[in-house]
This record gives sequence, C-alpha cells and structure tokens, in this order.
Amino acid sequence: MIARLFCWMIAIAMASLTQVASAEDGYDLWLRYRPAQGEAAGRIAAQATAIVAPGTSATLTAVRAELQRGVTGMTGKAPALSDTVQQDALWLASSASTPALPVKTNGLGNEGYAIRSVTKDGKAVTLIAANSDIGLLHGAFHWLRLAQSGERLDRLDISSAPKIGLRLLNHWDNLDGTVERGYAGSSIWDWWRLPDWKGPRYTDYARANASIGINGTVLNNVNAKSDSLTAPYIAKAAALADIFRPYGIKVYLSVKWTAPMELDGLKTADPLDPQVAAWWKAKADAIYKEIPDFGGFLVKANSEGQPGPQDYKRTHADGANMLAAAVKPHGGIVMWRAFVYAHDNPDDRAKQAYSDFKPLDGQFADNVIVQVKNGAIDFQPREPFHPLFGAMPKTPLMMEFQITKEYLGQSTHLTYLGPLFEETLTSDTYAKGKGSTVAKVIDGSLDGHKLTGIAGVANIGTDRDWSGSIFNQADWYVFGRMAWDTGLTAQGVAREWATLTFSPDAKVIDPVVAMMMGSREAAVDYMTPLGLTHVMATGHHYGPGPWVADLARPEWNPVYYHKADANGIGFDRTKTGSNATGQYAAPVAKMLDKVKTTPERDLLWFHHVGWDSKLQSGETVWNGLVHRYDRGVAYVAGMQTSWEALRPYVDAERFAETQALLGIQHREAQWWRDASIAYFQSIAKRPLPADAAPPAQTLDWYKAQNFPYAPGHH
Ligand code: GCV
Repeated sequence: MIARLFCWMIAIAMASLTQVASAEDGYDLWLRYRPAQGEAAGRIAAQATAIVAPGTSATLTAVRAELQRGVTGMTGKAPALSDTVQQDALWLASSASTPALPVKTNGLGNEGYAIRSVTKDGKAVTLIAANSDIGLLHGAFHWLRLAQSGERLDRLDISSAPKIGLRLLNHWDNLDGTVERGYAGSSIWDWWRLPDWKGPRYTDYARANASIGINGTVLNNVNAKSDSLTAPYIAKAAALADIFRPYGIKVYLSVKWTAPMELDGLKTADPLDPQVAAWWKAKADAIYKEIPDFGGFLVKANSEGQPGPQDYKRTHADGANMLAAAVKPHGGIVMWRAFVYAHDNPDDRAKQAYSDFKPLDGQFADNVIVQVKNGAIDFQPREPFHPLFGAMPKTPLMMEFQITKEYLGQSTHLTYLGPLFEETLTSDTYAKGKGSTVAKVIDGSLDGHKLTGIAGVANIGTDRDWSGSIFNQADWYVFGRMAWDTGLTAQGVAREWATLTFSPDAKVIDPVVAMMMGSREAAVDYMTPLGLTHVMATGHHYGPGPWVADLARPEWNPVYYHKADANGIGFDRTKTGSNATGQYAAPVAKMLDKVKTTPERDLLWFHHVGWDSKLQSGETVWNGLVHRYDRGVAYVAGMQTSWEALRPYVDAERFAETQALLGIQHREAQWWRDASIAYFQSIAKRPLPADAAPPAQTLDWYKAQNFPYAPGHH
C-alpha cells in the first residue's frame, strides 16, 4: 500500500515537472527551442551531429552550452562535443585561433560573423566564422534562429556585422527595486542581495540580449541616485558585469551630477572646478578597478529637475567633457542626453533641445556621444524625427527609443513598435541632400563618426514573461534586431519573432504578423490621431486627459500641445507660429511649413487648422478626427477576432493571456475614443458625423476618472 502510494506520488511529481518544463509562460522568450515539427527536426539533427568549438574562454563555454541546449530541445538528441572537425558538424572557428579559415572574416569586425556550408578536409560542415569568440556567439544565435524557424540549413552563406557600435538597453530601474515607467513587475536587479546572490535570471537576461545583438546595459535610472557610485553598489554592478561579460555585454551607469557633493561633501559640482574633476577621475578609477571593461556614464542633466552644469553657468559640453576626461584613460565613454527643456523657457518645448545643443556642435570631447530621443517631445505614439538628427555633423549622436510603452498602452495594449522604429530610422533629414536618413546619422556614415550608438529604454521586469505580456517581448526583440541592422523591416522582424515565439506555421504567422503590423497605427488613431500629442493623463500617463490645464508648468498640460479652440486645433510650429519647422534642413522645413505638403499624419503637430478645413479625403478635420478614433477602436476589435481564430493553434496559457489583454485594450481604446471626442466636441461644437456613435458617458464623467495606483510612476 505504502509502496503504491509512493509510486503514485512520484508519478504526480513527474507529471507536474513535465508540465513546468513545457509550460508556455513566456520565460523562454524567443529562445524556446521546442521540438521541431516534421522534417525540420531531421534537418537540424543532420547538420549538427557534433559541435566543434574548442577553447576554454567563458564565451566559448556559453556558445557550446547554448548550441547543445538548442539542438537538444529541437531534436530530442544532444549533439556530441568534439575538438576535431567531423562530417555534418557545426564548426565554430575564429580567425584569432584558426589560421587559414575557408571563409574571409575581414569586414566582420569584432562582433560580426559568417555562416557558410563548406567542406573541410573532405567533410561537409557548417562553419560559423568570426574574428572573436563574441562573433561566434552571435553567429551561433543566428544559426539557432534559422533552425528554430524551420529554414534549410545545408546551403548557408550568410555574413552579418553591426553597423552601430553601441547597442544598449537603458534600465530606468531604481535602487529600491521599482522601475520608472516599468510595467512588468519590479526591477530584475536584486540590488539588496547582490553581489552575493546572483540568480539565474541574470544569465538568461544576458543570453536573450546577446541573441539579438545587444552589447551593453545601463543598469540604473537616468533619474539617478548618487548611491550607485558608492563602493558597495560598484561591487554589485561588478557582479553583474562578470555575468554579462561572456555574452559580450558591458555595463554602464547613470550618474547624478551632484554626486561629489552628496557623497563626499564637496562644496560645488561645477565642472570646471579642479576638485570636482579630480573627484570624478578618482571615482572612474575606482569603478574600473572593479569593472575593467566598464562602458561609461549616461547623464540626464538640467532636465526635469535634475542638476547639471548649467546650474554653474557652464554648458552641457563643459559637463560632458569633464566626465569624459575621467573615463578616457580607461577607454570609457559618456552618453549625454539631449532630453532637456526648462520651465522658465517660454519657447516651444519641441525646440528647446535643439536650441541648447546645436550651438555646442564641435565642442564635445571625442569620447562623448549625445543621446537624442527619437522625437522632440517624449516618446509619443507618433513624433516626427528629432530636428537634432542631421543638425550636429561634428558630434556623434545616438538614438534613444523607448521600448517600455509609457505612452502606447503600457503593458496591456498590443502595439508593436517595429513600425515606429522603422519610420524614425528611415526618415530623411536632408542634412546632406536626399537620402540623409536618421539611420545614416546614427550609424556614423553621414558624417564619418566612429563612435556610434542606439539605446532603448527597457521593458524588462520580474514578471515571469519579462515584459508584461508575450507581445511586448516583440518590442525588445525588434529593438535589438534593428539596432544590429537598421535596414531590417518591421514586417520582416515581426515574422521572425512570431515564428520563434509561436511556430513557423503560416496559419499562425500570417495573422499574427498582420495584427502586429497595424497595431501601432491603431494606437495612434485611438489616442493621438492626425499628429496630436501628449494628451495623456497626468503623471502616470495612463488614459486620456486632453482637458488637463492646471499643472504648474505650461508644457506639462495637454492643452499646451493640442491648442484646441473654437476655431480649430493643432500647434502652429511654422514660421507664423513657433518656427520649430525652421530647425529642420531647408527642404524639410519648406515641406512642413505648408499644410498641403505636410504629411497628414503630422498635421496637428505642425499646424493649427480650422475644424472645417478639409483633409485629403475631402472630409473636414473634425469628421476626420472622429473617424480616426473609430478606426483605431475597430482595429482592436479586428485583432480580437483574428486572435479568436488562432485558438486551435496557440497553447492555452498564451492564448488566454493575449485574449484577456486584447479585451482590456478594446475597452481602453473605446474609453480613449469616447473621452477625446467628448472633450474636443465641447470645444469644436460640431455634430458628430452621421456614422459615429456618441460617447458612452458625459465629459464630466471622463474627467472624474482617477487612477492613483496606475503603475510605473515613481
Ligand atoms: C526617466 C519622460 C518620462 C520620465 C523620464 C523622462 C526622461 O518625461 O515621463 O519618467 O524620466 O522622460 O526621459 O528622462
């Protein structure tokens, strides 16, 4: 009896173990390595009978482990590890350790790779070649991506190298474990228990990032605390750096400008004061002692209440250069943010960063890079590209995107960011004539810069699925993939991600990709159509608040941005208004100065237009606005229908989560639409178009909604 009970208990334990192992809870991200279906399993097994990647480096150890894990997961059979090349093996070799490789590796740099089906000593193998172990790691991940996607693996001829040097995540993680604008749980950095406890998530974080080409991470919030520069916190950061190093990922820290005063009682933080410079130099030396490959500093200065060099009547360049001198002997860099605007500056907020930074072009040290948000306001559902791109040819500029969706539905809305990234990167600045795209500015090719970078504000937290939802993982994925190769399309990457995340079956991929591709435009439609911006509720930015007009700083109020009045709506940024258009290169400025030639999607960003003026479709601005709100809501309803049809093909856990979140999104899209229409109608005083339903509630009802506990606001 007892023996039977015991067997039974074991059986139950085994069953639940299997369940856990195969649970689709999102933890594995795009590295799921589930059993390949049909012929694909045989194809993978046939090309990876053994893994030949000899060497003792931590990176090669990680490479072998990843390939074994992947191939075993997909085929059910562990490939042998071998030191000598064998028939049908995966052979990984770097030019550094293997002379006379059958594949040329020049042009691949330190991180790129080539994958080629070749014959070596009469044996057919797949060669992954690179100039470094890190290049081999990236190549291995590429091969695993192909294998997971069910691609042919026997005639490969691929080579790939990143055009942008620094491909970083920026964590807005606080030392108390909260995350500013984080919607996926708490910070994954367990600062309290570091450096002693180093949980497995850190390694999985490194694997995920390396698999998409990310090579650096800024660990702490740009609204920084000085404490992160104290010895105990440097030791914690060093522990993370040790885990990330084999994966080619460097750590960086955000710093608070007044740290020398706060930590060591200096009387000033004036960048030209020798004592201040000496303090930073000593601090940099102390960091590099613990983290020899430390990347450098990220700085938010004189912005939204943060201190900075301007407090001492010095410029951003004075500040950046002083810090740059401190890290220079160690090969470090300074990323100086251009996200600045001041409460006492009456000029259009969209113009202020350009006005501050453009005159400093040419004044920054050669290890400083200026980090510019994609648009001139703040990560809105749509913004025209930032006018600084193309305007500072003598200064390396890096891109800052926001992967976490502060303004695009936070963790619940399915709003795939690939199209937003692509739209920005392909925008033409005309700085050196046609074809001067933003991508060429940041990859350094337009102005001949070697120091190049792109950053994404992370959407990562302690949630089991890392990003708050399965579909939010796609935003992290597409950021990494486009950072590696700015020429990739949002559609192509969506296919790739959906294939890895769900299955290579077209019955799943086609509808999933179709849902994703229109989803960001839908959010633009139901939140900020026709170029409207920053009409979100105060503080947490959750939900609509276009009526807000009572905040201390003018540019914190949505009414500042939409300027709706009895006559019309929109911000006149042309020559007759704030002249923000004048900050763009002449052909762009000329185009944006006229309503007729302004892309309609940016209409109200640049122009104040009458409610009854005509859109391209012939309908009035008022009717067009209402129709766009409706179109956005309808798109979400369409996604719900598409998703329902996928029920037979998606596992129960991920199906249910997405279904529930789409339900939230639909309800909130409707709320956005109704509240916005109720408000703008109270100003426009025009009837709704005949086919539009009235808002469900009164304007006062929408105004009375209050969400003191909405997440992400710290
Ligand atoms: C980290 C916006 C966000 C802030 C953020 C800031 C920035 O204003 O709402 O949370 O602060 O951008 O990028 O510095």
